[in-house]
Amino acid sequence: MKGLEFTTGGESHGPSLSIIVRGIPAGLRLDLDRMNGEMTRRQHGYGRGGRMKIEQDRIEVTAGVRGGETLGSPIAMTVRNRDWENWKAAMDPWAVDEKEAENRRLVSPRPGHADLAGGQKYNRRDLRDVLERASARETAARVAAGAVAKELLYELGVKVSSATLSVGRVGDPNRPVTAKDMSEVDHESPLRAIDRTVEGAMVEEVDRAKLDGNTLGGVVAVVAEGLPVGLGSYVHWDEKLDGRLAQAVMSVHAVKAVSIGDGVTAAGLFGSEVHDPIVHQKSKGFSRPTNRAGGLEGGVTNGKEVVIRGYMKPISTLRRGLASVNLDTREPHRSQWERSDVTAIAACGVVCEAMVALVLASVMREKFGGDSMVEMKRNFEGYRGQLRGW
Ligand code: EPS
Repeated sequence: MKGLEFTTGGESHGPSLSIIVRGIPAGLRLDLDRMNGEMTRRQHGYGRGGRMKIEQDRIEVTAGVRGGETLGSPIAMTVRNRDWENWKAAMDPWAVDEKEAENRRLVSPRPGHADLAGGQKYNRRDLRDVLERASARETAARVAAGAVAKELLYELGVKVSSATLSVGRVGDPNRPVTAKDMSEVDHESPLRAIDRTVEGAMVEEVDRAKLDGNTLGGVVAVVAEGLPVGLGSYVHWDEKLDGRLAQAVMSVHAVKAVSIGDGVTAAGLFGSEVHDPIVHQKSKGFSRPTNRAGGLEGGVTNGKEVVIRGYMKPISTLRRGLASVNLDTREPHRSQWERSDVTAIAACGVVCEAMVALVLASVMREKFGGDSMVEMKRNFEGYRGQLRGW
């Protein structure tokens, strides 16, 4: 059984972002307000640049839904770029004004960005052709796709949430993380910090970086609760769920490392300090009092919360610039600055949540199949009944 598939299209300053999600069964009721709530959450966060004051991301569904219920056909969505109005002359799909295009050309590539390698690969001398698609604006499309995946997961009793563990040097990236911590995160707070006592210091860290013309990364955690035992597989390398989640989170812009559970700290400890003991109670069956494995053993869910961390590098567009080369003269030149964020760590958590939700919804579809929600839920319930026999 195929799971969920999605694809996105769209340039950062083009007319809109397009999203197609394939594999959602018929008969899932979608809550558009809740889905748009995800879009709003991604736009929040201290340290964002001026663009977020222009955009008001809203999902427009154009296919696959009737009367608020999915039809089993591909779900097509659009998110408009309001900034397009300011970029038409340079970004029009058919008629580009040469002077405007020249004004918007990126002459000195940014170290850490896709600019140079992307230009060489696709043979685009105007690096705007690269940066427009490489831009993290695309994460709005991922959150729209993830919002659909989350609707399916809600229906199956699964919840995915996230928080910021650290920004630059402030916060503790290795602190234990549970779903309860996530439920206490204030999504309106400046950085969606898991520990409110350090949020003020995080804000100051962002202010310092901004004054310095610099940028910051950080670490986010994503937690999924309500998953049954047995998603993923230990028998094929590409079906191991930890590997699939890592790929999904690593694909988020500026994420350079991913860990599952206490993966990073565990590498420096003894086995006796790391592995979660197994206990059995007549009333509850098998369980583990700790969750250092982050809910995954052998690439398979074990019934505990799945805990993933994403490590985001500092954004590669710095107001102070970085050592680079002018593509026209081949002389040393500071990398160009254009309006950007100091940090997007608060948004990164929401985007990682979306990617995790998409993978989890996909493995649920692979395991429980069904063309309709009724059929899928029946299969899911049958499996849960089987597990109760253990
Ligand atoms: C981004 C640069 C900025 C960010 C953008 C990602 O855009 P602009 O160049 O238009 O100011 O605001 O993020 C978004 C637009 C968004 O929706 O998150 C980049 O270069 O990656």
